[in-house]
Amino acid sequence: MALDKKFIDQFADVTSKAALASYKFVGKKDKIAADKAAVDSMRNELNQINIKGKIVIGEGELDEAPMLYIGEIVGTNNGPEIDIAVDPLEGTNFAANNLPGALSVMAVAEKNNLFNAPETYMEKISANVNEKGVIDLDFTIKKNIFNLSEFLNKKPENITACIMNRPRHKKIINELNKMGVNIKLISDGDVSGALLVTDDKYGVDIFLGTGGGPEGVLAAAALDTFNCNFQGRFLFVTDEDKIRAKKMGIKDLTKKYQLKEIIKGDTIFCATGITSSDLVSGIKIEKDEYISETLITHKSSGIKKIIKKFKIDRPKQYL
Ligand code: VTB
Repeated sequence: MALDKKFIDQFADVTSKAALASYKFVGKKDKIAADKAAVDSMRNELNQINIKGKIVIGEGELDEAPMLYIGEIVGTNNGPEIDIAVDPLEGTNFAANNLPGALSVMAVAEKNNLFNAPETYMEKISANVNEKGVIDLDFTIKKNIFNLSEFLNKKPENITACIMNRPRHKKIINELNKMGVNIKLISDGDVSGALLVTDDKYGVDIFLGTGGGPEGVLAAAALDTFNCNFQGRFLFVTDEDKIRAKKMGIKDLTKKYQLKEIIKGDTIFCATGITSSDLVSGIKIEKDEYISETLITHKSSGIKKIIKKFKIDRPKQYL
């Protein structure tokens, strides 16, 4: 069964309002307040939608997150059963410091079709390639770049790889550098990093590196509609991580997940800009109007577009 198209606009409204709520804290150097505003708003709005919704990726477990915790039931309880992954404020640093790239993100699927990703790191790779064997987490960097270079008919020096700027990526970055690959280093925000492979206009051919597991699932939901490739492998470092993973039903802790194992069936993905980035513009104020831009994807109808919302009603508590 597909997710009804009517939900696209409703969910885009949820991320738009969360973005607007968080926008109030842009540049205020307060990551927690910026996040809380987005979380509050998202929860409020989700609870008004006619769904039996369950948060499968959220702000953490009940003891650490009073709202949008993993397992929380949202919606009016009158409608289809759906699983929801949220990142109300992706890029808390960006919002707190008024830097480009803060987003409010959400992905939904029918019940049991979104991978319940533990809050741990994930090794990721994505590219706009839907043929098997071109890119793979198990290949060396060299092999991935050579294969991609052949596939795209571009020399390695004309390939651009996006990766987060982290000490843990030193080896990968050196390897790319040696091959003459252009590197687009991002400081945070690997949901949008992974999505930069979806369109030539972003000038990114491959996304690599280790970031948050939940962010990997969110990106995979959109990448599926764009027919791009994505693979992820969780990294469980502490014993606590490993115990939690087992509890969540993950048997093989070193498994490499293909996109289709992370995302099944129909999905809707929405990412609204809080501050502007390559992907979407941030919240804009024109006269008395708040304007938002949201990237939306809907797998079953093939919709993938950026929509603008004008005159978003700002919930009173965020005025
Ligand atoms: C990423 C990125 C986030 O955390 O998942 C990253 O998407 C991973 O954690 O925007 P480290 O910062 O520990 O590398 C963020 O940068 C912040 O939540």
